[in-house]
Amino acid sequence: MQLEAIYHRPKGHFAYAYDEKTLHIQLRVKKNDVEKVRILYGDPYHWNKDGWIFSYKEMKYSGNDGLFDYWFVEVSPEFRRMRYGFELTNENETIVYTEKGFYPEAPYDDVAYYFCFPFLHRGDIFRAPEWVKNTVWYQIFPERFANGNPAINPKDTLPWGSAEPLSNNFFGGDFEGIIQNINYLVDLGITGIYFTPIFKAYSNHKYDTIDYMEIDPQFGDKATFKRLVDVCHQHGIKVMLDAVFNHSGFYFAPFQDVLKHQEKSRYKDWFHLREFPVKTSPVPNYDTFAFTEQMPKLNTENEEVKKYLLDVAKYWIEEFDIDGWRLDVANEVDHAFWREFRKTVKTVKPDAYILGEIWHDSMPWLQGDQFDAVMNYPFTQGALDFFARGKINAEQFKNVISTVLYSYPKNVNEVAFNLLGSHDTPRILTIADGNKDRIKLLFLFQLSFIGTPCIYYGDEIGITGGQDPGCRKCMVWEDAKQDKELLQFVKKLIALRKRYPAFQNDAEFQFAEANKIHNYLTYYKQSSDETILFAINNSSENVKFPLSININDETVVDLWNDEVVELDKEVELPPFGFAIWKIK
Ligand code: ARE
Repeated sequence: MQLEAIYHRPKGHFAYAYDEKTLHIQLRVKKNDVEKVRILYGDPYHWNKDGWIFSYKEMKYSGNDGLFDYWFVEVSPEFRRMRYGFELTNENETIVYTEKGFYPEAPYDDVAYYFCFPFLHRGDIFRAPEWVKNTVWYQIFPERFANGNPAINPKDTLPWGSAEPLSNNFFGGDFEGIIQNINYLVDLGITGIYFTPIFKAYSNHKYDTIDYMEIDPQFGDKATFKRLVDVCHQHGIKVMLDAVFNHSGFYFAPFQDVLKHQEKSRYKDWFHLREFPVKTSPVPNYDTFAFTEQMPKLNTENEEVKKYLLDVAKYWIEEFDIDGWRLDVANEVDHAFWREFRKTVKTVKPDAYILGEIWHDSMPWLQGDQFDAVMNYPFTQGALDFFARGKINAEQFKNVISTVLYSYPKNVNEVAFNLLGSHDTPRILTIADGNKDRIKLLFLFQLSFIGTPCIYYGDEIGITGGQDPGCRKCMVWEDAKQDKELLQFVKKLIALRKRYPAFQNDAEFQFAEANKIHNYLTYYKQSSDETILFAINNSSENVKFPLSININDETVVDLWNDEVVELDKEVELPPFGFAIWKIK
């Protein structure tokens, strides 16, 4: 056995409390190296004259990420505490793996050898709001969704869609425009909107806040915003706002005060100033977002800043009943701040959703004390590389996605924010070089996967565009210019997702096959009483492959075409074709 590859560490994604009774335990071993694994576990205080008393339970093989196999088991220790180890067997040997190393037999003279899950505390369980699990998000960049009230257009507003989006042009999108088009969103089937920033700011993207307590006048006033939230709620749509707390905008009053009064400013500790006089060029001598002098970094360790920002977080929930916060540049703000943020937000609205913007591995923020989810860009990248770019093969795709899944607890994966694109990335249709078949498969995978999908406004009707600012074109409203076929396709997927529990999140996800030569893929979604099998051909060739599953005598329903079918042992899919079979 390859001992160096065997890995486990408690209190993280390898051992965590899934609910009040259940611990989830995961073990990593070298791929194809181990045939059977049993967990051996017991209560640390349970002894008799012969030594420590423990029992065995078989672990289940849950898949691999290309390099490693993962084994999984659920355990419910009677007194909510546990010491445990693993017994691994292959054709050559059986060994026992503990916190202190490897043994030929399970030691029972002392529990100190073993891994320790000290106590399952209710308060330590990662819990995202229940409603999030089955939400279908839609992201709106308010300047570009719809202009419903030209009277409040900002200066030099261009006619809707008349020019390419630039970093400094305006088309006058506003709240009234969103309210007027609410039926479009309801009809599409989405159940949550993530708005990029709406507070008073200088730029068209509003990430350079001037006043966190005011709505930007180009979008409307507070009364209109309240109306927007109410309209959304009446239609069963949750509202999430963008909190830009890592930095303020250049014209934020405290920063202007610093520029004016320098060392004497009462706000000098609100920022990370390196020296006086504070200057913006040739390079800023204060910390900023990236190297943008327009975005001075806030000192979130300062008590006044903390109070100010936490008041902001409370205000928009208490006064406007918003349902969630998306946190901009979340990983560059200190953890202590986010812990207080969570307490504050959950005190005023216990089921508010907290979504961090982090593009990388995010376990430190997802332990239950900070965020409910992060924007799942590792998922995005894998999905785009396989479906849109055709840059990796089906097996590599399976490995990327498995790596993401095995990096987090199950309750975290269930609410991951799975996006295909955003205001920060090129449009999916542009990445796929205009190949709509590829985009359809992307949507299919996203909308059938574990987690909560988010659609970037306009992707569903085939809007194109390159990197920011190209990806921020005006929404297209003329019927003739919308890709209706794509729209129907996405709508149908959302409807299926909502109709079948196994399609959405109340289900286990499992890859069945990922063929690296012909680039087809099969995977299951399994709920307590339903199993759906998905088959995708991500290639421009016809594929035929044997189905390695037992269907017994169950009736199989082709969910896409809504008909009962006979499944042959060999399946054939046309280029970029797919099938969705409910096999139980
Ligand atoms: C402008 C230009 C860009 C230029 C950027 C940086 O338009 O072309 O790259 O400046 O100098 C907002 C606006 C942007 C604007 C930016 C600065 O929306 O248009 O960009 O302000 O004025 C990293 C961060 C992540 C961040 C992205 C952009 O980790 O938090 O970069 N995203 C948020 C928002 C943005 C917003 C800001 C932050 C600032 O979503 O819209 O920008 O408030 C790898 C890295 C990641 C990196 C990612 C993308 O994965 O590891 O860390 O994300 O690439 O670059």
